[in-house]
Amino acid sequence: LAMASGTALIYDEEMTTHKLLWSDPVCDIEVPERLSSSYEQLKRYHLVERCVCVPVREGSEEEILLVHSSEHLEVAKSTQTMNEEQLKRVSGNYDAFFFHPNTYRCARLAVGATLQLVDAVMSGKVCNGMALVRPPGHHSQRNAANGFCLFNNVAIAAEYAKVKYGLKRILIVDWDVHHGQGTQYIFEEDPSVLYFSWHRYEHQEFWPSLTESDYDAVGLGKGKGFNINLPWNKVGMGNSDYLAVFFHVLLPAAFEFDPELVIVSSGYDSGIGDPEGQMNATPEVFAHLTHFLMQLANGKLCVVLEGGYHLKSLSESVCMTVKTLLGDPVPQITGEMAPCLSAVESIQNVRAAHKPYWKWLMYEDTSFIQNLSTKSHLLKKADPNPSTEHESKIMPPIKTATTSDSKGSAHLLHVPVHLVKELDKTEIKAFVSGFYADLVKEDKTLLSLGSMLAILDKILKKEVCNGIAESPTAAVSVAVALRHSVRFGFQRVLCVFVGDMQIIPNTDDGKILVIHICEKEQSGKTSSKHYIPLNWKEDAEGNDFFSAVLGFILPVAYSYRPDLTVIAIGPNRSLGISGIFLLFTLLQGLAESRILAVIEDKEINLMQSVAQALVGASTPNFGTYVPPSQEKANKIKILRDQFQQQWKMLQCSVKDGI
Ligand code: Q9C
Ligand code: ZN
Repeated sequence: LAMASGTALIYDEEMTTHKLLWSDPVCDIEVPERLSSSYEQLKRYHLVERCVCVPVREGSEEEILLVHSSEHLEVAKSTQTMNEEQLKRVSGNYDAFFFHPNTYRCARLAVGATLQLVDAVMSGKVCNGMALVRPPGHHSQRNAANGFCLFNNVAIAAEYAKVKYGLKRILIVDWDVHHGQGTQYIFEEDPSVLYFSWHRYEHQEFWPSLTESDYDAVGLGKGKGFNINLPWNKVGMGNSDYLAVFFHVLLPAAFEFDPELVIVSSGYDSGIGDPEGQMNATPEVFAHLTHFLMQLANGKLCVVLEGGYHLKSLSESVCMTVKTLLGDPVPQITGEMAPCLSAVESIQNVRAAHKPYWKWLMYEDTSFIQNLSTKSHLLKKADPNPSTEHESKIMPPIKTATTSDSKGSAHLLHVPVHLVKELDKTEIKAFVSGFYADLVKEDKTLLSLGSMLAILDKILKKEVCNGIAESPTAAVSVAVALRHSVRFGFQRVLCVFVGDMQIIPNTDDGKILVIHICEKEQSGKTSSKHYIPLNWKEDAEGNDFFSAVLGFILPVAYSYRPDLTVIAIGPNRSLGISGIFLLFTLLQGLAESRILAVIEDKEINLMQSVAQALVGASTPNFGTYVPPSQEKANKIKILRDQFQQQWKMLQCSVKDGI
């Protein structure tokens, strides 16, 4: 069975005809240029031509009625023939909405565009896609327009996917800066739709100022646990705050929920420069958020535009999202990586509120939590002069190099053997002499070093994005690779070692961070601040490594911000293939997706799996999600406590005096 590939893009100029006809300072930011400028920017980056362009259609009345009342539909329909004065009067019945004579038509196109996207993804025509629509949808309720939204595009899409494709689990991720209260109301009793929203809240000061937008609104009845609200109680939240929420709240819940389809309520008013959101997250962060969500539901991801009112920030962020959907390398995130105290408080509160409903939170100790919402120190201010002028970092599509043949993927770029031979034995000897001379006496070691260096050079010269080197002596290959990378000028190299590996001490301490995943405690390495032992033996039942990757490895890695990641698999690995796949997949968010894999094990399944992870195949190679045992949860907690001062993305509670 061939895997779905390709990215759908759905846009129709007609949706720019919906516009405000009178003066209204509340609504005047929702302009047609939001759509046209995003599309223009996609064209400028040559992204439109790389997508499968799917036409829009009108959503049918029946489809709209999946979510809305017939009264609401009739009111909307009746506005088509109204004059300006009548339109103004009807608009006044709602909180922040305006009607234009073509609004009803546009709203039906917005619904239809979203359903076309769901159909394209669910039929396997494409793997994922984005719909650029107006008016947006997530504030719209069964019987009311609200907050620039007439019909709830995403909610209708979720109901449609349930009915048409029989889906039992759909995840909606609402990264718009406003609470999609409309979507929450529609699904709050529904356990088949997990709704996640983060939103500017400021202790209920910010619109729509509802108590039910707070972290304690977890869903109702059978839907308890399937509504996750992360309120931002300060403005100025940035990349690290958003990523911390993904690591410590959304992603563990999402992997445990195991959705069959992911729909994003994709508002970019949570991006830097937006007048509504007042947040600081840069366009690159949306590439990371998208990359993470692409790992769920076998890659079936539908991104649907909601808000976003700073035209430059909006269009750059849309481009970052579409580029990532297309499989391009994920750009690096700049700036210090540490969540602010207010964000950590919110994370802690929502984890505590959801503890009864999720296995991944089962062993969390929340007994110490007092009333945190009264705390308000360590305020972060929104940047008054946000710089959104920087160009997007456009990178070539992912290419993978390997020296070994027949590793199961046609996407791999094979490094020709003559290239390996170009690196003469004497040359390699000279290169490693002085530091590893005694280790490279053997011929086969020299040959494998030659191939490894050929691949590493291609990565360093950006001819490929990542590569796999087979090595009979992984420890030696890695030591040489690290030395070479640091000499090349890399400031930070992240090394993840899996299995028993004699770690050869290097003199470039500080430029290398080692995370060593092995079954038994290794002796004598703990002195270095840049050596982290993670004693972990994967559960036999399934993949319980999620909790370690999301709760520890990724936060450390994002705190470190490497320019290269080296993952070495040695003998006696304590992780199964699914755990290793997870590691490779999620670490691709770092170092502009530059990864060197060094594999000692010749097992074909392992090689294939690593190759698939590196070319971005979203086959479900993770295995089934297994929540951590009490012992494993404690282990992660201890590691977190030990390292969170140094690696601040680990912070998810304020107990230990941050
Ligand atoms: N005093 C979306 O981003 N603001 N909608 C109302 C009333 C409305 C935002 C302020 C903001 C709506 C899709
Ligand atoms: Zn919004």
